Amino acid sequence: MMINRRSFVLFSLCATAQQMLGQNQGIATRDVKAQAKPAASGRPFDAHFTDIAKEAGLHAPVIYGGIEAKKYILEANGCGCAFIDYDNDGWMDIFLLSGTRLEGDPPEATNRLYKNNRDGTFTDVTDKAGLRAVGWANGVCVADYNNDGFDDIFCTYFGQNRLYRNNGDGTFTDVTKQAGLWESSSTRWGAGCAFLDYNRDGHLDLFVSNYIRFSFEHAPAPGENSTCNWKGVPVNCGPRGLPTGKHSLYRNNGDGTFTDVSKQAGIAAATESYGMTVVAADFDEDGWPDIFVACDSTPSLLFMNNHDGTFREEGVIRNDGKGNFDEVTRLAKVGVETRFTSWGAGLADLDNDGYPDVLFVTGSVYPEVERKLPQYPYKTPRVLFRNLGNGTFEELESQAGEAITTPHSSRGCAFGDFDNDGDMDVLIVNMNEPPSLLRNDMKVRRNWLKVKLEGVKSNRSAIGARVLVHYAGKVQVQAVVSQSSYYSCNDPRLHFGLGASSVADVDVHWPNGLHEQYKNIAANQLITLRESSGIVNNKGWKRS
Ligand SMILES: [Ca+2]
Ligand SMILES: [Ca+2]
Ligand SMILES: [Ca+2]
Ligand SMILES: [Ca+2]
Repeated sequence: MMINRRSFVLFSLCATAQQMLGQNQGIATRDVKAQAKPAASGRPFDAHFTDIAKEAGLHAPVIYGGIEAKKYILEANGCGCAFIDYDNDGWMDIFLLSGTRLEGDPPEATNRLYKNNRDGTFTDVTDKAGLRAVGWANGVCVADYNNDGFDDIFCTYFGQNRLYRNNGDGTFTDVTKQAGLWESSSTRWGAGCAFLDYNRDGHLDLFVSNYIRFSFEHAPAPGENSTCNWKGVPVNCGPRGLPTGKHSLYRNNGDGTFTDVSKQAGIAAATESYGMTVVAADFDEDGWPDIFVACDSTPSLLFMNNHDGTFREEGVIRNDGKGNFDEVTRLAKVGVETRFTSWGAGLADLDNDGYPDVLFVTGSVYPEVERKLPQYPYKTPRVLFRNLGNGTFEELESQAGEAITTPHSSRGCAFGDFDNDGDMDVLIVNMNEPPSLLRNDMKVRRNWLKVKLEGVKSNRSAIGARVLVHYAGKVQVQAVVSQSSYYSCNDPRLHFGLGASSVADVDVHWPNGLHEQYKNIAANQLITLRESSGIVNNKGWKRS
């Protein structure tokens, strides 16, 4: 396998911060020994985050299971969120998943779509868009599966997953049944999902990971056995001791329908894992997309594409603290923080200095524990590591803003630029609270470039494309993906901080193999590149 250590650490980080903590005991354990903290660099950090969710109109709580205690693991893991420009006006809208409660559905329990009003506020358009839905939702992935120019939404659930086709007029239609994605299994727990074009026919296929097979009848009660205790406190059981999920690959037939090809593609053979977030990208750079599944308590999975419609599983990324991964974590000085249970994560250049930083969100799965053990709170802060540009990272707390240090029990998070001002903002799911929207206010303006891709021969969303940006003797690489972080989907416009460079060269490797180069692109703008045509007008947002 050609994955080098560096790319390995990068995609693992993007998949889920849980990997970074080397947790081998499931999300319930935080016994990894922290690395000693180096002395502070004393360098100023020019990004500053303020949680503006309330002012922006994101009032509704994300309902997810019990508030004071969680009887089942079903209530504990929470859900993801997405930046999606559903109306193609050039401004990122927000899609938030939701769970419900064991005792019945509260009126607030629904997925929600918020339209960006382009003035720092959002309007809840859930009902108008036809997206009101109640259930235990988990993951979301966004892409234009039918190549009509409007991004569609797939959500995973405990129970039946859902595919929503964007009708292009502000409404969506639930097309799960007609698309052939209806699978009535009452114990299936859909977890991560990703669109990818694994057979390179220009039509996006769909991978879905499953977490555990769960049923209320068979689930043990808190405290019932050794997997249902945490430091002596009876808690919800699992995932250990519960039956593993199996994963699914659906081939897009190009006519709005999908066929389950899990068996013939070699996906169904991997049965011993608790699958979570899915990231599909070309990890060995052979031009064919591969699939990474971040798993909980079991080795993560890496399905490498054989170019003939099948995959071979090469993952066996053991979180045993002995592999390269942990070694790199420590070399990068990211191992100083092991206090929290970590969920959504991303590598994004938050201060536009040309070096991508790391931000992840945290939160315990056991709200009942802190009443007996106050040293293990349910709500914990966000964690931000700024990239010092020398291969090491430095943890920042209040220097990055109060929104970083304020504790929540968070799960999914998505990175994007909701106010189109050239810096990365962050959307975060908080359990049984309204979400957070972290607006980034830069103290010093530095250069940046955004790249949006429009496939023609390749799938319209250009999922699977790889973009290299060259500036000041350095290079950054990003891939277009439909899910990363924890069960979430980022702004599809790739964002590159350029530091002091006012120009950059851009290399695009399109999903179907075309390689295009653009020289001397001016900084501080979004460029939309259409496959084989070059730079075209941005939808909605003017070039600056
Ligand atoms: Ca929009
Ligand atoms: Ca579409
Ligand atoms: Ca395909
Ligand atoms: Ca911004």
